[in-house]
Amino acid sequence: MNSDIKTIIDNTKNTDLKNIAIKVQNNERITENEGILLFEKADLGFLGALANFIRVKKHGDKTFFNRNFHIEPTNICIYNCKFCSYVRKIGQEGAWEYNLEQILDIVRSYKDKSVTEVHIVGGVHPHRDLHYYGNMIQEIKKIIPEIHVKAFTAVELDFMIKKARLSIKEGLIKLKEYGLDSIPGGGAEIFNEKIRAEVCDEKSSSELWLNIHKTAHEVGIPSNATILYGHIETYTDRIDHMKRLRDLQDETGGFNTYIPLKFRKENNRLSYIGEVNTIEDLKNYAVSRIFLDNFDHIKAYWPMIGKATAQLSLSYGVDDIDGTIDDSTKIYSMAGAEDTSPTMSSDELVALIKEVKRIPVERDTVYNVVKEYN
Ligand code: V47
Ligand code: SF4
Repeated sequence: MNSDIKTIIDNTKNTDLKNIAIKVQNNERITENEGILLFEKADLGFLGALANFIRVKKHGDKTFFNRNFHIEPTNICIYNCKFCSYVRKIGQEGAWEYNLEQILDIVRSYKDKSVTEVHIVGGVHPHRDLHYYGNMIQEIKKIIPEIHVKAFTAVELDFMIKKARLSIKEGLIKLKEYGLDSIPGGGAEIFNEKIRAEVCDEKSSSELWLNIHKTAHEVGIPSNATILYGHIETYTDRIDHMKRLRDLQDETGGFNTYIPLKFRKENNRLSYIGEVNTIEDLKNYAVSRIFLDNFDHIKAYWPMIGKATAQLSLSYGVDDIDGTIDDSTKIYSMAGAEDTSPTMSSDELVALIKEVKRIPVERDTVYNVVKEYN
């Protein structure tokens, strides 16, 4: 149980931390230096109290989830990010690429399962272009017309739009016409250019990632944002990453949620680094909640961190634990995620949230309430 913010303010001796707590109580934005100070100096109790204060002010005890399923069309990718455990080249052992019929078969299997979203993310396949994927979206919507298609990281979009010889704006408008509803947050990794060059030097730049999301928001496509944390980045890099997102959100208001993704170490070229512990995960959620005052939602992606940490995170600023996910999200299972075949029914999700005395709320992708479980 977190202390309330007033008790924290009264009991904090460090003047800088006390001032941050007062700012949070007064609904004031914190600076980058204050964000770094939180990471470096604040204890977990302090962070939990501040983050929970904000979470409760925004959402009370409500905790959101959705009914979705994931499709990973291929793990064939032109890039070779050092943290990626699932990338393969054409013809290499372990490579897969579903053809359109196979993808549509997956969609058909969800036709009567009252899912509201399909999440589609995969490798950057050299031979598949915007029109291939656009047609795929159209075919998916013929099977489940009301489904929300959240698809393609900015890195996949960058490639497919260039391949179609369109500008970012033209490409996104075209995809919207095909039926793309929103963009997931992947591919952001870490924006600091030096660290990005160390861990994923080939993929789209930070500037391009931000520009694609900015343009998407401008043409009416909302999106999510992620960070890949817990590898070689510093606390300063995490705050720099969030500052760039906070600035863009001030400009467009188009981000739905922020999803910190913990680096998992199995089967990739950064394995030697190891993984951060649960304390670090909770700190990271809490500082994200405090720093990103203009993001409505902070999401814990439960297959990555496990169900218990996802439950704990609900006291550290998180208000969303993603969805039923029913599938085999190989990008995480191959990297050593807690849950190797991530699937939870909505009843299980509801029970998980209720166990920590929060109120489960099923949402759609853009946070319209589908059902509240009091
Ligand atoms: O960008 C790859 C990450 C991301 C590893 O928007 C890894 O709702 C940890 O886009 N350890 C793609 N992470 C996933 C993604 C996503 C996930 C959940 C929700 C949403 C959303 C979007 O997966 C990549 C990369 O950052 N990733 N390898 C790894 N070893
Ligand atoms: Fe390709 Fe994405 Fe893996 Fe990087 S993280 S190698 S872009 S699939």
